[in-house]
Amino acid sequence: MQSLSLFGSARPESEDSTSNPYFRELIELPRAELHYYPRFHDPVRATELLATFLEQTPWRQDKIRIAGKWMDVPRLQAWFGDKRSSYAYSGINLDPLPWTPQLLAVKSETEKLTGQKFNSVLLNLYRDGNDSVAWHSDDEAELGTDPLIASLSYGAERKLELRPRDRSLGAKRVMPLANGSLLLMGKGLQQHWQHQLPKAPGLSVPRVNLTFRYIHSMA
Ligand SMILES: O=C(O)CCC(=O)C(=O)O
Ligand SMILES: [Mn+2]
Repeated sequence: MQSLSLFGSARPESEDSTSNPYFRELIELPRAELHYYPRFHDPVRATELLATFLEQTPWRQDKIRIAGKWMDVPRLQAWFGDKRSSYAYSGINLDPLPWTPQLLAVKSETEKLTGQKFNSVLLNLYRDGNDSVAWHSDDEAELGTDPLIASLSYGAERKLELRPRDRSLGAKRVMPLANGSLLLMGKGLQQHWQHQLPKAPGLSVPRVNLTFRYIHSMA
């Protein structure tokens, strides 16, 4: 089993996943630490937070340059964080918006669980099943060599796919991410694995994803 030292302040694993926010599942992946907390938020709170994020976020349509052409990314985004945590993501420069009370509350709960500090969060809005994120690793220099990234899901359940960079490490994995869940992407994951959120044909319900990150100042 992988070392759990990154997750030092989490409470002991419990058999009860129905209401315990600290219940976690270890996802067995070669060379990577990945934990899933299906009930980090209870469904009522998760749905309230979803409504707040949908209504109060200044969503932006960012563009990405692919083969010399500027295209809309297939989702809306917003970036919040401490003043000095600006971030370049696939050629998009994101200056952080100031923290909202709701984001600060979720950040503090996530920090308590992980024992790690975060100074920024990327919000993704997948308006429906046509929105997606392509295969990538979150391995930008600003994130440091082996980042811990906390990924929270609100709204429609969507499937995150993971594949090893070295195909001999195994097949693609598919992880449904539930409303109110937390996926903790730990040691080795960005280095050895890629992830994507494919389109979900026919889905008309939105999903909001938060990824808490720690941005190291590049100055
Ligand atoms: O929406 C998700 O679950 C994944 C988002 C993601 O991988 C990212 O923003 O880097
Ligand atoms: Mn990612």
